[in-house]
Amino acid sequence: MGESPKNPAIPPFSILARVLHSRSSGEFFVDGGSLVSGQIVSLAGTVAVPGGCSSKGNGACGSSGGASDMPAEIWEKVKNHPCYSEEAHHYFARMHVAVAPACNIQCNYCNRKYDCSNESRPGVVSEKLTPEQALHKVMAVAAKVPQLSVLGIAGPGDALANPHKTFRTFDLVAKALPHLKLCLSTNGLALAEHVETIKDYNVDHVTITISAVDPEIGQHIYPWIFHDHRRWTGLDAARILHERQMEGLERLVAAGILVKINSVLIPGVNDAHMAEINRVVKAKGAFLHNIMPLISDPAHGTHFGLSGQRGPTPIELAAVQDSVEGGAKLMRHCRQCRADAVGLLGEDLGAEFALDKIEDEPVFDPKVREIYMNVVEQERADRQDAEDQARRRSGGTGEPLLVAVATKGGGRINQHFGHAREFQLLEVDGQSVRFVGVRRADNYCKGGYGEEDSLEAIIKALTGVSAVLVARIGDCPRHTLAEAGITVVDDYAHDFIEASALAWWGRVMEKAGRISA
Ligand code: CLF
Ligand code: SF4
Repeated sequence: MGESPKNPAIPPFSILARVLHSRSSGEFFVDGGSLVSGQIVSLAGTVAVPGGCSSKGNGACGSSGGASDMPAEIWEKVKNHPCYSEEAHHYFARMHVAVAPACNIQCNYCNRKYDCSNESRPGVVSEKLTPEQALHKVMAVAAKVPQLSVLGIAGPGDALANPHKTFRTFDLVAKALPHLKLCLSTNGLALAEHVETIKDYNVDHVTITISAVDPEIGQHIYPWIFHDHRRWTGLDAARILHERQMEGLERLVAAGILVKINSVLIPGVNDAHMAEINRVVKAKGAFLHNIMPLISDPAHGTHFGLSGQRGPTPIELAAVQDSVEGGAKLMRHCRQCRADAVGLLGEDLGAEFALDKIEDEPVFDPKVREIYMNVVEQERADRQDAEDQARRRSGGTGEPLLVAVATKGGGRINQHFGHAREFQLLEVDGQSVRFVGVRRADNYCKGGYGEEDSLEAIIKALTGVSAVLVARIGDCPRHTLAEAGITVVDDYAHDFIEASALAWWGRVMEKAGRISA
């Protein structure tokens, strides 16, 4: 595919310049039917401006982190990266290419049949790609998904245990699509010796998975590593891995590369240790700390799965996250995506971009991307204005309440309750709206009928929530939720999430007589 392709059939910019936003669907349409076929569209035939959370009808969202939270030069680096900014994940997509099959360590939560669980969820196997196939796939996605802003390499093994494939892929993609940010994830064992190369390739976001900073604990997570031409086990393996991770982290920070730390939370193994991990990585300059729940299932064939080690409940995860607040900034919107994930966080369009489904010579149109970027800028500004106005009207600050939101993107409440497979959780106190995480459960509506079992699971997932904000809901689930103490609110359908949460809080407090109208 070579250098950035040019399409002689692209219509003048003026034709593309009119973008229509449908408040009823939360989606954007580009006006100008003369667009090159398939150029703009998404999978549903529209340019969905999702809200980081959703896809194909699902929705979700993440950690804090907007322009006001950080220096301008850092915001420049993260503002379009869906993992490094919760705000960005409403609007921008990432894709992973599975070019890195080998690994140099063994984790007790990993079965090599599946993708690296440091950065993806086990249970699914990626389509392994050569760097050239990876470029082809990236071009195909960029041509259809204008939200695409990041290419990540996150397995299915370790990106830096496969350095030639990883860097060859980055080289090809950077030449063809220079607007994409490059990102990689690693266990850190082979990191230190690659920091210069990482910098040379303009990879400015690196994730290191660090689940222990004490080898005594690490030895219960990593049974062996392969280092310096030999296999190490037990305490020695954990000590070497720890030293190499710390050295890699320090070198990345010294090189000006943003570092995110992923830690797998394993109850009874490292839960009491998580605050120490957070403290150490903050002191060494990590930008973000993502505490992810262990996914453990005997069917995955992992050591932890087979030995009965359980993962944390959502409440346990939130409690550990809350306990480290004030240390390294937390990421709370991770979706534990696959090593070949494509789309907004929480959505996975990977199957629709399998090699045998993509066209031979996809064409990326930079003008479409430019239109999209302009739309996002406007949406961001409008959303902030709406939030500011709602804050001024809310009547003060007071008791924090937890609210769940059904969204399929764009930072709006735009999803039917029955279609939601995940809910964003926000804590609102009249002045601030804090994103606290994502709760998942199978969706309620199946083929036009409600599933009582799903509703029960959703109610369980929404433990502690006072209200759920949705675009629509049927009478039956509304009553069942009410009986469980969860108020259903559909008055803010298609409005911005934060402004609506503030308005709802004001209404509740006013009704309770805690603030005056
Ligand atoms: Fe991929 Fe990871 Fe880069 Fe993101 S994912 S390599 S930093 S572009 Fe993101 Fe997915 Fe969580 Fe990873 S939601 S698993 S944190
Ligand atoms: Fe598996 Fe990833 Fe651990 Fe390697 S680093 S053993 S691929 S989880």
